[in-house]
Parts: sequence; structure tokens; C-alpha cells
Amino acid sequence: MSNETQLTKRIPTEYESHTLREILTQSTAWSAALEVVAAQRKAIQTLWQARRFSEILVTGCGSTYYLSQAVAPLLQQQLGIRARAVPASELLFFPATVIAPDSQPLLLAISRSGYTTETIRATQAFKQHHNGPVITIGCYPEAELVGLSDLALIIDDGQEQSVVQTRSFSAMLVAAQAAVSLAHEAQFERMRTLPTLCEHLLQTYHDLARRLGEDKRIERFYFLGSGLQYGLASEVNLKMKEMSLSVSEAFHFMEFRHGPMSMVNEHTLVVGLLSDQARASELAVLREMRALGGQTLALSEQPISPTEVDFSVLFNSGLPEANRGAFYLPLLQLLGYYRARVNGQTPDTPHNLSAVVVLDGEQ
Ligand code: F1P
Repeated sequence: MSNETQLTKRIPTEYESHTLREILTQSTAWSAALEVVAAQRKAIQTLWQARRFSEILVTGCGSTYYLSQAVAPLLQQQLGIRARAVPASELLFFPATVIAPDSQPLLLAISRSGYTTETIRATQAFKQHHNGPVITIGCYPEAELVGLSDLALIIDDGQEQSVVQTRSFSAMLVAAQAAVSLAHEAQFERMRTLPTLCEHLLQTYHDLARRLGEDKRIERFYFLGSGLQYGLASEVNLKMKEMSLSVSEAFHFMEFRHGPMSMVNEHTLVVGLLSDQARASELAVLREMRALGGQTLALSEQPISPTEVDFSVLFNSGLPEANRGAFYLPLLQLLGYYRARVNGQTPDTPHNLSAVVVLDGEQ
């Protein structure tokens, strides 16, 4: 995947852009991600059981750094082993601040393209100084990063024409969550309902995402997520910035009161990615922001009374939190997409951005 091959493919007539098509067809990439993990079930289970590592480092850049922030807490929670997310550039330039001297880390490197220079160089340096296993999650089998890995989970159906990551991101998240759930076989099988539920979510809430995205009274966006949802809140925030160039930020729920809420007014949409564990406290934050004049949208597994928030997206999937992270993404990707359109932006080719950041020797 190089920048040249981008956007060469014709946009199927029923879609106005690659980005919209890729958002609306992501359930197929989710199915493919589950098949990729099922096909490598033995290798993954052996790796988890062999435990030839004392901690897990998860790394990437941009969207895939935020994906790392969503995957690391999940690995620690589900496997009971210390795991942390770190930008590839930090691992490359400041390894001593990331890896403790007595540690034997496993490296999970995530990259849609598998060609991002910082992720490649950080993985090469890691292999030079540590003999821990290297796993990669990506979408292009021929990529350089795959050649550096002991195990690669590659989801071809996540490949994209658009510069911005949408279905690639969610498919790579599904693959990571599925790989972790292999530690509990039944949990993995239950994840097979994800693609159908994704279709249902898009059919049910597409119009809501469009209405809010096109609502020009909204001038700024805040995405709140804690625990397993913080990385996802950071990603949808990046989508809003990359696609629409809007004023947008992401915070942990409770942190929002400690200063950022000063920005809330009647031109603000506060979006909450609700967890199970801290749900009551998170809803209290949204109630307060509504009282300050902001509009509020909550995405949740359980129903929310309309007295609590202005708008809500209900998953009602019956899946545990560790398996349903991808549900937070499609509608918020659409929100960014429709905001981009009313801002006169072209999401397929965002301002200043290229699909892959390749640096030359000096940089
Ligand atoms: C990472 C990334 C994307 C960003 C842009 C540039 O790429 O930073 O997140 O949207 O496309 O590249 P990758 O390493 O995941 O291919």
C-alpha cells in the first residue's frame, strides 16, 4: 500500500465517496477479522499459554496508536499481565523510558499499511535489543512489518482507498479483541454476532449521525471515554479532526470536569462512550454538561432514559465489554463524515494528510 495506489479505484455509483462506502461496509471486514483469528487459533493460544514474556507493549502511530490504547488495557484485564500502549516514536527514541531493564516484553505492533517508518524502525530496534515475540496486526500481507513479525494477523478486507482509517481500524480492533478472547473459547464464538449487529446499528442510527453531523449550531465536539473506551474516544476524535477540521478533543470522563468543561456552551456536543463499570458516574458527567447548555449523545450497551441525555445509541448486544468495543465506531465515524461534508471537506483526501507517513533517513 503506497500513497500512489490510493484513490485510483473508481467509487461504486451507490456511494458518493470511498470513505462512506468503507464506513457502511465495515461489517464484512469484521467477519474477515474473526476468520483470520480463527485460522490462527492454535498459534495464538500457544503464545498466550507459553507466556515467554513478562509484559506486553502495544505500539502504532496516529489511529493505530489510539488502537493500541484500546488494546493494551484489554490485554492486561483479560490476560492478567502488565500491558501498556506507547507511540512507536517513543519506543524508538526513548526505549529506556518504556522498557524496564529486567523486563522481557512481547511487542504487538499495529499498522494498517505495515509501512509506517516509525513503527518499522521501533520494531527493528526492539528485535535488536530484545528477543521477545513480535506480533503484528494490519491489512496488507506483503508489508515490511509482516516480515519482522513472528505472528501476523492480516485482514485484507480492512484495506481502504480513503486516507482515513475507518473499517481498517474497527476490523483490527475486532481481531485484537478476538485474539484475546481465545483465552476463553466460548467468548470467541459469541463474537460471531458482531457483523450482523453492526449492520443493525448502521441501519438504525445512520440518520441520527447525519442529523447531528449536519447541525451547524454545533461548533465543537468532546468525546469522553474511560477504561477500555479511552483509546476509542481518542480515535473518533481524530476522525472528526482529520475529516472535518473541527474543534474536537477527547478526554477520560471524570477528567472533563477538571478544567475542559469550561469550554461547554450551547454550541457543544459532548459524546459519551459509556462503560459498564463506571456507567452511573459517567452519566452524571453528561447530565452536568447538559445543564451547562451542551447537547449530549451517549453510546451504551444498556438503554438510557431520555431525561439523562439528548440522544443515545443503544447496542443491546448481550456481549461483554471486552468484545464489543467496535460498536462505538461506525456511528461516530459517520458523524465526522457528515460534519466534513457541511464543512466543505473531502474525507477521502483530508487536508495535509497522506495514507502512510514514510520518513527518509534524516527524519
Ligand atoms: C498510521 C497513520 C494513520 C493516519 C494517516 C497516516 O498509519 O498515522 O493513522 O490516519 O493515514 O498514517 P498505519 O501505520 O496504521 O498504516
